[in-house]
Amino acid sequence: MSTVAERVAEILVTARYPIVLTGAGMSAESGVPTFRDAMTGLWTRFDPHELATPEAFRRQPEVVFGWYVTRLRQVVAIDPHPGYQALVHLERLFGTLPIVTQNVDGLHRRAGSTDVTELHGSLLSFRCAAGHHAFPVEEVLVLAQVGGDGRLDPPVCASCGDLVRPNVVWFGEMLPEAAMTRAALLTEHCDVLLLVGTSSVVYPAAALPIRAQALGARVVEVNPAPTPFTRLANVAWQARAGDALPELAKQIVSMKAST
Ligand code: BV8
Repeated sequence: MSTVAERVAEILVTARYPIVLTGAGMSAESGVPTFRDAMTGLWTRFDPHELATPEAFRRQPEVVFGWYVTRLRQVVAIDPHPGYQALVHLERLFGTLPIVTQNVDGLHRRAGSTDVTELHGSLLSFRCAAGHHAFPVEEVLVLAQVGGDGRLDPPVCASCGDLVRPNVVWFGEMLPEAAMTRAALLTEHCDVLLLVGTSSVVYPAAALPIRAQALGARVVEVNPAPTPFTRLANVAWQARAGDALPELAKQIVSMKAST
């Protein structure tokens, strides 16, 4: 009886064009809290789905901006876990492994993946709200928190006087057209989609695996907990990304060595 790692390895080794779609669970083992995890400090009384909105930024810019700078400082201080390295290893083994991510932490690129589509923008990039004038992330990192509770007044753009915000996609905002076009193309072209660490509830990202499967692709879900997609998955691998992905890479290497 083959293990789930062997079954998934078999699917990937025989795939013509595998792609990966990741969510916040991909970064959990690097210490980046998922959207489901309880928030800490000042933000314990907020729901991230409410904070990650243009309305919240308009209403309480110092709370929202402080939340993102706190997350930015967390992310620049951590390293991608072995699950990220496993995806880089598979990209080198296959020659290509496009990654579409909902995450804004930049960890796939930091690990060495070269084909990464960031559906929801990046925490590592800032701009002004109206004019989209870039604001250097180095200048954000040296801003001092006002008070100990994490609030931080956003800087004002020198070009147009508007408030500086993170270059992420908030709820109620359109996804970047280029990213969405690339993600749709990859979804339509792939024959295997590895769905890692996402609760599959945020749209339009959550529609991508459904579309891939409707076009004949097989979808393998890697998640320690069930999601709305689990019952649809061709293979539901109930595991953490940091455990499953290195095991998967190991299985694929040994399969390729024996052929
Ligand atoms: C839009 C950036 C047009 C900011 C984020 C239908 C169609 C279109 C839109 C909608 C629709 N229905 C509703 C909407 C509106 C909304 C939406 O989807 N709402 C949800 C809540 C129902 N979508 C939008 O607003 C999008 N814009 O469509 O514009 C429009 C607008 C309005 C109305 C209609 C159309 C914009 C969505 C993007 C929002 N920005 N991020 C920031 O990061 O601060 S989304 C944010 O939340 C994350 O990026 C992420 O995508 C999402 C959280 O999802 P996950 O990544 O899955 O993370 P989560 O914490 O939920 O789950 C973690 C999973 O990991 C769990 O399953 C857990 O079991 C697992 N896990 C834990 N540990 C591990 C693990 N897995 C593996 N290993 C582990 N160790």
